[in-house]
Amino acid sequence: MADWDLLLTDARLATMRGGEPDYGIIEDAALAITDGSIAWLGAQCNLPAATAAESRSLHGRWVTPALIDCHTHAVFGGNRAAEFEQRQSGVGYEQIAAAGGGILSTVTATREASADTLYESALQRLHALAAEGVATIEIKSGYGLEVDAELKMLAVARRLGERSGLSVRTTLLAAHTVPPEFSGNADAYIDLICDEMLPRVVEQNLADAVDAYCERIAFSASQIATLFSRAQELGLPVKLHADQLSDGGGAELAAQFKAVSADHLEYTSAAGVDALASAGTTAVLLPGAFLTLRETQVPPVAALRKAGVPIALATDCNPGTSPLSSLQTVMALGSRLFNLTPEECLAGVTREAARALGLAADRGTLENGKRADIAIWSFDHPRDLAYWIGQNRLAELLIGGRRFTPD
Ligand code: DI6
Ligand code: FE
Repeated sequence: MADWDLLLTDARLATMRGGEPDYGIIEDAALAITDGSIAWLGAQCNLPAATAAESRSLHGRWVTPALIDCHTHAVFGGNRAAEFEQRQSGVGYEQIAAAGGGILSTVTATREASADTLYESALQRLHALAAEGVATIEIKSGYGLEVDAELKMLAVARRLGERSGLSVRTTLLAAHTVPPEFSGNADAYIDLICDEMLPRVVEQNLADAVDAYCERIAFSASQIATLFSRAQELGLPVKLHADQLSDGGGAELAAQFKAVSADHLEYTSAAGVDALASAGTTAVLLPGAFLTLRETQVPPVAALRKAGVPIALATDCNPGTSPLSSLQTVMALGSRLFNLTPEECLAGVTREAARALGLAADRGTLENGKRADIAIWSFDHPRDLAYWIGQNRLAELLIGGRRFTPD
């Protein structure tokens, strides 16, 4: 029996290990994989005497951790392209919403869609992400807004995790918006989530975390505090859509509950940034939604950086504000719109994205013992990832040590 399943030689590694400068680069390197995990990596001149069942030269190609999309709404019915077209021709957002459009049109389409239809359409999006090097994706519910439809969305996300070949983490986002049945009675809807949805989701092991939308047009901090307390009682970590359109104290709320991540953060105050730093909460920035909404208030990147808050980047893939399933485009946008360095952009979709999902011990960097989720590239330098726009340089994706090819 060989010591290693696979040995990759003549590689250049951007390990992205925390606390190391310059992408954690190791030139003239080798990397060995056993049982789906990284068994050895380092300069090739230090390669121990060991046998490998298969050995391949990468001819100097770059290797990074596989990418992680840590915030998506990738399961949804229909799309809002016609609405987008109307808006581009001058029809107002509120006019569209009054005619049953906007987020509620996605709720209607998602409720009507069969689980198979939702599965097939989401699978296309997962394949698009994987074609650019993504091995792990988070998927939220939040377009069902009633018990059965929320469970259906989460079950589809779980099925994607079982069958697509990618790792999927699922999140209950029942508190995305107030459903029409509870219009004017958001408190009663929060009770429904706490008393019925959450227990069933836990019983069926359908979610890895609980999310909510803290905003004037969605739920108040005190409503979300009720929900988060219940989620934590049931053992689920929390995360929050915070301060996207206004400063609603979302970052402070996330910090109070030691959320794994606080997402969006365009309007987060200095006090909110400090709260995130002391809570150890990761900031997830979403340039696709920022761009689509033509937002002008940029998240407080300099303050987050100074306070030592880890910064992740994600697609926010959703039919309304971010119809985007390209994490490479997110890096290109994150650097230009939010002034992140190319290295911060790559860390944001690897190491920090893993942290945002509570998976840092297991993936997100190239290190011994971590999952062999590995992207192999044909670019000149890892900085190219944020530099080029719309040029996919992925050569190969290994998930758990095995070459990923969409079936
Ligand atoms: N923030 C967003 O930008 C999306 N959800 C959220 O909480 C919008 C979702 C949609 O319009 O469908
Ligand atoms: Fe979102």
